[in-house]
Amino acid sequence: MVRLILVLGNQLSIGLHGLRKADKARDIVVMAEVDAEATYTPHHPKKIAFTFMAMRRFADALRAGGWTVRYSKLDDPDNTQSIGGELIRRASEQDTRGVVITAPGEWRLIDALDDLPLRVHTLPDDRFIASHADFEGWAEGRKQLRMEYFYRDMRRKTNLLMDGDKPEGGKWNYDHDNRKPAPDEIKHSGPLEFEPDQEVLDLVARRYGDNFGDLTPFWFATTAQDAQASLDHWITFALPQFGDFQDAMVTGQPFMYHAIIGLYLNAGLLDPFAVCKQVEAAYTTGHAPLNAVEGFIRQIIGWREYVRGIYFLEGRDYTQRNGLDHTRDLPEMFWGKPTKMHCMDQAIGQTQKHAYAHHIQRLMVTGNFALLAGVDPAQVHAWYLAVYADAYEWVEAPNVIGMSQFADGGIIASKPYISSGNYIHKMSNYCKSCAYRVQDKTGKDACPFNLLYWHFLDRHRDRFVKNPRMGNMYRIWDKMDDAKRDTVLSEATAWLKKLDAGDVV
Ligand code: FAD
Ligand code: DLZ
Ligand code: SF4
Repeated sequence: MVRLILVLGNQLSIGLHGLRKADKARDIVVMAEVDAEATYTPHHPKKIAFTFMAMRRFADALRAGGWTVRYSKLDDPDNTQSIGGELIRRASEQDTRGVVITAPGEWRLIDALDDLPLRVHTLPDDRFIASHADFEGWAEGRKQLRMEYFYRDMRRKTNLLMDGDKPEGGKWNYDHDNRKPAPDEIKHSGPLEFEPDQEVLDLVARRYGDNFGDLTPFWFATTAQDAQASLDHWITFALPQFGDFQDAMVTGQPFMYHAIIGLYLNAGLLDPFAVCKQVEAAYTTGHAPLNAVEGFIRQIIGWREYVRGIYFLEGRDYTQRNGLDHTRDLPEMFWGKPTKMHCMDQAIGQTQKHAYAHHIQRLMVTGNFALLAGVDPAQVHAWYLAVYADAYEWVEAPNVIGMSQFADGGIIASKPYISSGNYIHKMSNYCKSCAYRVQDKTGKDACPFNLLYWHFLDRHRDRFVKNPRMGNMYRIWDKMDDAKRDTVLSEATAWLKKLDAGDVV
């Protein structure tokens, strides 16, 4: 009997489990652009356009490879506008009940597809280095699930950067070398740019053009070949500096030396292990130094795999956690309302333009601000899920709920990622162009990060005062004289009041 093989918009891999198990001569691939997937969050228009273009081009590649594909375009009159609806419609057309699914990357869709009145066979998504069973086995019985130890197991498992059973160069982690401040000049012109599909741009402009984010200029790769070309370009021109300036931020430089491949990996256009092998080769041939190559490989086989493990281990309620009881509404500046904070303006502005910000901007600028200001983590999560082209819940939620907002109570992070303006000043040149003064701890021009930092520590004293990694900060706070502490807290409170009132702050 003919079976339907579902390929989702982030499963665009020729080696997808479902395709490997299918019979090309008999089975039918189902792909569908649907409103339900385009609206479960108000995605950045570039992300929707990227998904639809990549889906259409992947369907073309499948057809060229001899597959039969039933592809639903968003505007097809018969389109039922949900993945489940399209499977039911195609099943009735083909007079079959057999469906093969490669497991989706989020609970919402897993649950929706579980309930279909069809005979659904779900295969694990094996485009990852660690299976769910591998991660559960690693986590079993551990008091703390720290990424670093998981990462070492992944190094052993993949044999990447290994010298026998020892790490290449003698150390597992070269992060210490990867914290150089903002350089005066960036000697990399950024990612390769590609031609978009105008029909998709018109469709997305018409249907989702009011969502936050600029649809054009659109330059993402949308085929595996172009994504590979983009990776090759980055390895040649940026990888050698990637490590040194991994945490640095510069006004007007949205990409620095970052790879801009998260969206390609997460959609399936690049394979994580193949990417790591290619990057490892850049080290063995002497093209790139160990701190850059190890730093990069750790992000992929360490962080990327680890956050996926946490998402599935922690279950459906993970995105609703609010360990610090934060309730403030997400400030309007996240949706483009002007702000006087230059660092926030840069991070949000480039997000609006490119559906991209690099890790430190996400963690130490926007994430840090939301955490210090006490924003409801569910709203922070919803924002990150919507605005980045690489955002899917399995990877976004642990990074936001866990790493950035400490809302999971410390499963991912051993302490909250908070900092005063000083960190941003050290790692960027943003403060030079800001209306606030990073040196000022109080007063009308004081950097809001400085005020809110102490406000956070003070209001969460009971929770964190005994944290060995935070004791030092409480000692500094406690040594300040009472009048200074009162001034900091009252100015922070007044500043938050202005924020809530919708003033331009
Ligand atoms: P590079 O800096 O060049 O790194 C290379 C690759 O490493 C990335 O493409 C990515 O695949 C992987 N990687 C690096 N850090 C992480 C991490 N913490 N978790 C998972 N993979 C990682 N990444 C996403 O893919 N989707 C998200 O929705 C997402 N949301 C984030 C939200 C917050 C608050 C934070 C702090 C981080 C988030 N990240 C997310 C991780 C990271 O910021 C992005 O993967 C990275 O910025 C993508 O840009 P790049 O391809 O240029 O990455
Ligand atoms: C992100 C996205 C969008 C915008 N649209 C579609 C779509 O129309 N059809 C589809 O199959 N997938 C889409 N996707 C990706 C899915 O949302 C993604 O597969 C799920 O979030 C599961 O992780
Ligand atoms: Fe950001 Fe403060 Fe620096 Fe302004 S002074 S850019 S708000 S850290």
